Amino acid sequence: MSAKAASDVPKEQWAQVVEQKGGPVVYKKIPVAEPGPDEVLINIKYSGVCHTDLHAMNGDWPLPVKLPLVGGHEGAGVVVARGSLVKDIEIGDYAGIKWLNGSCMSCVYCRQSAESVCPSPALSGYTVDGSFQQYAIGKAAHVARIPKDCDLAAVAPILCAGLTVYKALKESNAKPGMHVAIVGAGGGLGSFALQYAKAMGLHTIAIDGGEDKKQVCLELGATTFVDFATSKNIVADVKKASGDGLGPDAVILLAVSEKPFQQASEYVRSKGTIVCVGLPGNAFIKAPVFDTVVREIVIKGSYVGNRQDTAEAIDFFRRGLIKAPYKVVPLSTLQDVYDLMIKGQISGRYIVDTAN
Ligand code: 8ID
Ligand code: ZN
Ligand code: ZN
Repeated sequence: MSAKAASDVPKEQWAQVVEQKGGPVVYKKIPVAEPGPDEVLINIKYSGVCHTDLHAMNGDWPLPVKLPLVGGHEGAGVVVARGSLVKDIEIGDYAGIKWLNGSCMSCVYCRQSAESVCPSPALSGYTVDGSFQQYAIGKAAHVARIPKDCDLAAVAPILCAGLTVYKALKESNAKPGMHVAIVGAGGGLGSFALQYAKAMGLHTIAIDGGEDKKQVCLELGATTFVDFATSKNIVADVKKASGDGLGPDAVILLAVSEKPFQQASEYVRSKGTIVCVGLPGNAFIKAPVFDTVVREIVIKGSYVGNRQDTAEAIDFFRRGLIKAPYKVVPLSTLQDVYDLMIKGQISGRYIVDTAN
């Protein structure tokens, strides 16, 4: 079968480009790429802005980043072209660019559907260009399949924030009725974590700072809120919020600061699980060996999710169970979103509209 394309794909498009480490992003016209044999070209309509995009621009992590770079990995849109090997996606279908743009599909991890730990992945908005442009390329095997009845703006943040926290909650082994502490609960990933946890029948202890975040967290269904900025004793406050006072059964660490990664072992319940998800630069996890052993604490990492997790996370959304706050702004204002993110002033997710 030969390649297929819609008749109206332009040669040039608007994009936000990181030209040097530290930014700022530059709004400019760049060429539209052509999909390879196993790829699709998606006309991105909306793309969520994840804190990872800011880490990528600032070079926060010990992983080389492509330059110049088009960031973005929560891109939802319409398929406009496909390569000759692609048979299971049609022109006009809804699809999404997620963090894992592609993986080798043949290593031991890919064979077991643990593709997020594939040693040779393609990462959207990091090692390959992502979704802060009007037309983005994705490997057909990995692009998210989005049902036609989904709102493309609202579904965009599910492609990273929703997927990541849904997977992390599964990794936490928390069962319905248990208590989960969500650290960084008022941010992008956090607000989705509160919604997924609620849908999964869990009590949530939301931890973040400030009145705005408190209000958002309680509206999203948090059982209690603990303010890390004003609490005199976070460990005592979190334990108290866990019902019987023994501490939460699980802790999902989403904050972009090191401190909570050092504190979680103090308040997690014995036999509880700490799931590390947030990626503050140059940070370390700390836990006393004695307590970890005699209280049988589990500490683990969780990194996005596989294709099945993606389908399940989208299905929760499609059923109307996930309604986290978001604000749509023009793609041309992406740098303003980063400036707010740096100040910690974003509750929920900002989404850029690529039409302007
Ligand atoms: O697969 C993964 N592991 C994955 C996927 C996607 C994103 C990891 N991430 C990482 C990002 O790279 C980033 O490091 O998760 C982190 C959170 O991303 P985000 O939710 O997009 O960031 P945000 O919207 O800025 O939210 C961060 C929240 O943390 C709070 C802030 O107030 C904000 O609401 N926070 C901070 I900073 N310090 C805190 C503290 N000590 C805190 N909340 C509680 N206690
Ligand atoms: Zn992300
Ligand atoms: Zn692989």
